[in-house]
Amino acid sequence: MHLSIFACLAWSTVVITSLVPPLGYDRRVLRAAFDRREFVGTLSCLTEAANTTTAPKRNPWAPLTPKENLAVWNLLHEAASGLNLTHPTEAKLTDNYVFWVDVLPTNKSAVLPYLDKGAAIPAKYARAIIFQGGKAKPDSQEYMIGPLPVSAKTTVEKLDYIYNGPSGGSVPYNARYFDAQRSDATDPLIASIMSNISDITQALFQGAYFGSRDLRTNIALTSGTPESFDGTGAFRNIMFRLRGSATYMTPLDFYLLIDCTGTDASLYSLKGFVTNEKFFPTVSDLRRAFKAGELAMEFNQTLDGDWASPDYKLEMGLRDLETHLAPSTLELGGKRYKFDKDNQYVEYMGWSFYLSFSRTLGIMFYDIKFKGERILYELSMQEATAQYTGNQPKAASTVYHDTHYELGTEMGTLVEGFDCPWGSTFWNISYPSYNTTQVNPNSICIFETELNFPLSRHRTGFSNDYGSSYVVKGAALIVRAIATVGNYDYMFDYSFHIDGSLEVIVRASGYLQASYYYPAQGKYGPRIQQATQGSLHDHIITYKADFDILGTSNSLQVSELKAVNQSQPLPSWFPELGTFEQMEMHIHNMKKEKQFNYAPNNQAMYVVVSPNATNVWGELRGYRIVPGHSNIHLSTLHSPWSLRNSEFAKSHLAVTRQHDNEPFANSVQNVNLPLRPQQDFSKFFDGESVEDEDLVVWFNLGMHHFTRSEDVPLTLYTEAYSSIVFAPQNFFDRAQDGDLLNRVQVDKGVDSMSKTYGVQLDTCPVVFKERTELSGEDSDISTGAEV
Ligand SMILES: *[C@@H]1O[C@H](CO)[C@@H](O)[C@H](O)[C@H]1NC(C)=O
Ligand SMILES: *[C@@H]1O[C@H](CO)[C@@H](O)[C@H](O)[C@H]1NC(C)=O
Ligand SMILES: *[C@@H]1O[C@H](CO)[C@@H](O)[C@H](O)[C@H]1NC(C)=O
Ligand SMILES: *[C@@H]1O[C@H](CO)[C@@H](O)[C@H](O)[C@H]1NC(C)=O
Ligand SMILES: *[C@@H]1O[C@H](CO)[C@@H](O)[C@H](O)[C@H]1NC(C)=O
Ligand SMILES: *[C@@H]1O[C@H](CO)[C@@H](O)[C@H](O)[C@H]1NC(C)=O
Ligand SMILES: *[C@@H]1O[C@H](CO)[C@@H](O)[C@H](O)[C@H]1NC(C)=O
Ligand SMILES: *[C@@H]1O[C@H](CO)[C@@H](O)[C@H](O)[C@H]1NC(C)=O
Ligand SMILES: *[C@@H]1O[C@H](CO)[C@@H](O)[C@H](O)[C@H]1NC(C)=O
Ligand SMILES: [Cu+2]
Repeated sequence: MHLSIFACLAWSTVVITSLVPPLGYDRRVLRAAFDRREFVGTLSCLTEAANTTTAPKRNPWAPLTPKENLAVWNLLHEAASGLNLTHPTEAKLTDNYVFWVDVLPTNKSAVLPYLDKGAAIPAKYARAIIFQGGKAKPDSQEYMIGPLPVSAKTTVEKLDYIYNGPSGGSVPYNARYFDAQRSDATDPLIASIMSNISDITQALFQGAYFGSRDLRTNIALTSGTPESFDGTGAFRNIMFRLRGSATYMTPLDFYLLIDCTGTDASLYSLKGFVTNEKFFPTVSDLRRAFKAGELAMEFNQTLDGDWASPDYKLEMGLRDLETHLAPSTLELGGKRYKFDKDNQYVEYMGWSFYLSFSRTLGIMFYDIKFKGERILYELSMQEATAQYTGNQPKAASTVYHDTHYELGTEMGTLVEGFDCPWGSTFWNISYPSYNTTQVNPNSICIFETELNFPLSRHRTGFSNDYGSSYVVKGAALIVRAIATVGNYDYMFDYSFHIDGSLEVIVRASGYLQASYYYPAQGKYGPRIQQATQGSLHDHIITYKADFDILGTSNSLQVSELKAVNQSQPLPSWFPELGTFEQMEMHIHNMKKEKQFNYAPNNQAMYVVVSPNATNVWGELRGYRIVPGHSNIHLSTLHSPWSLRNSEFAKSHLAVTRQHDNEPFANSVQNVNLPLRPQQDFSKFFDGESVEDEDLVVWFNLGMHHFTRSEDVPLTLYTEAYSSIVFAPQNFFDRAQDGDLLNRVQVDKGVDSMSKTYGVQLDTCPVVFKERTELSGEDSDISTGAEV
């Protein structure tokens, strides 16, 4: 038994040692060896597919099918729609064209009767954002299209009800997404300005910009959001960088601010330049300073960006034993979860849930149940905000909302064995792209992992040599996706623990959006290269947790710990002390909708309870919101760049009444409307009671990104992460581990023995062979073994 497991675990070590020559790494040799690697037969503990099951109900949150999308696309583009659409690839600013199409969230009021009362599946609707540059007053208008499939009953109507801003689903042209059309429209002005000063930029940093398609151009430009405050005007705060794959890390001390209001590009204009921390409103002001010798780069940006390339760095040397494969998570006992791929439905150790996907929000979870009882109706990421700061105009003005960039569509292919364990289940994601459906293969992974610590354990007895140790193995099912939105790679984990707790984790890796280094200003981050500063910023990731603890009627119970001076009943137990300080718990329900923060020193517990459901001990059954790592909110609450369109990022937690017209914390084009938001999250808090009601808890994870030289080349997931746990709180009558067979009881004493429950390490059948010319050795491994 031990031999077989050893063989099962040893194969990779064998492969690696035979692949890697002890000295003189040559990446091509390594690559070729990897390519020749071939396993004959299957290592079933790695590749055995999970068994299938059938979802109890057809998924009512499913994304659009390719057929549905095609029919919606064609309907919108028919002359009869009256939308007067041009195909996006041919569209100009003054045309009407589709930005994107996605599924409209299904109303909860329609889904619950379907899930719980046998009603028909709710009608499916699509939503489409259409840029209407061809209108007298150009805007972006969102539409809802349904019911689907497209039939005579299908209508195209304005989609206003999910927004609480002044004009519903309409976004002023100046605030709409800055797509290729808008970007192209600004390029002639930028090229004209920059080519007039190419002698200056050449002298300052050996770079010049003559237009995005001009071959003489050797620098890149970037501008962040917001590009408008309220939709009445539009601007770009442009920063220049060196080109190349590490462009994020090689910024230049040169900024160009332009006005680009409206659809007539001939009216766009220069607002000014910033360099050497000074503002120059015109070309001649800049030139005067240049001629006077007042402009110079204090530090030269590295022309060779290899230091920022994320590849293997031979010059860093080799660590002892690092030629061996690192430990790996393997589902040795076979897969312990089942799924219904068509319905995106998963069952695991008492858990069951459905997945959905949105092109903006990415993966979403619905109808999360444990042991048959609903815990959450919905759990979904709502927004990934990043706000920068700096003594240069780009960083000082940048706030990103990554759903604006369709974060979901940036969830890309995962690398087996590295992003997710070998043998994980991989699912595709897909989303509409014009009249077709784009597939990102293997972009969701599902795997069960050991926790690397036991779920529970205790040693009884009076010495280590006598008594018993009771240990239960820890395990969890993780659903993971990684969205690469420009420079950052956000990893989203949803971890379903076997005790009924659920952990949500987000991590950030990828490139910093670095700043040029200004030595006088340690205030905005450290120097991380000769001319590069790690630009300080906040990441706030907002989530929606629509709890339904045993039904929709819930309350948010707050248990505050208070230190109080107490006296004991007379006669006093401790007469010498008199009254003395103890803590006690003050319990109340949150009365009204509210945005709030965790109590100082975490001296309050928040539990979503079912107000009339008690466990066998008479305690209210609930789930606790347990703060985890780095639970933060946005540092600035009054910045003009995020004034009223980022309210969801400004508290740790919030609780609202569930409403079908409040499905999202944010809108995907809100980022350009800080002063006149399309969706103002703070308006959700209009005094409604949250006692004995259908509650939604909104929570923020995130990081204050205190940048460091170890963010070079890429930010590390070990440090840049944030988490939260939802854990049963008197939901059950006892801990949910008594029914687990993955446990051991080790009795020590005269007759030492171990009690197991039929689940052991030797359940991994090992059948594999390795091509001998690769290993070059005829070890027992190559003959394989089977148990
Ligand atoms: C349709 O849009 C085009 C621009 O794409 C515009 O020139 C034309 O006037 C529009 N037609 C109507 C009827 O609005
Ligand atoms: C660039 O220089 C040309 C010729 O001097 C001038 O006509 C033009 O207005 C300048 N453009 C800008 C944006 O300053
Ligand atoms: C930057 O480069 C210029 C031109 O190559 C050179 O003259 C200057 O000394 C350099 N500055 C620094 C601080 O290295
Ligand atoms: C999958 O189902 C088959 C047939 O019912 C069963 O023999 C096998 O043990 C199951 N495997 C797992 C991992 O549950
Ligand atoms: C993922 O998409 C690819 C095509 O891109 C297809 O071949 C494959 O079967 C899909 N995988 C799953 C699990 O649906
Ligand atoms: C999709 O649109 C393109 C033109 O943009 C057309 O050539 C193609 O046939 C369309 N595909 C379908 C399935 O209708
Ligand atoms: C308890 O009493 C002591 C002594 O009077 C006082 O210093 C302390 O602040 C009191 N604690 C609380 C929680 O009121
Ligand atoms: C809970 O009990 C209260 C008081 O008896 C009642 O008003 C309320 O409707 C009950 N709620 C539920 C969800 O049953
Ligand atoms: C969903 O509910 C909202 C608010 O009640 C309503 O306006 C809207 O029409 C509903 N959507 C669908 C698709 O029925
Ligand atoms: Cu960061």
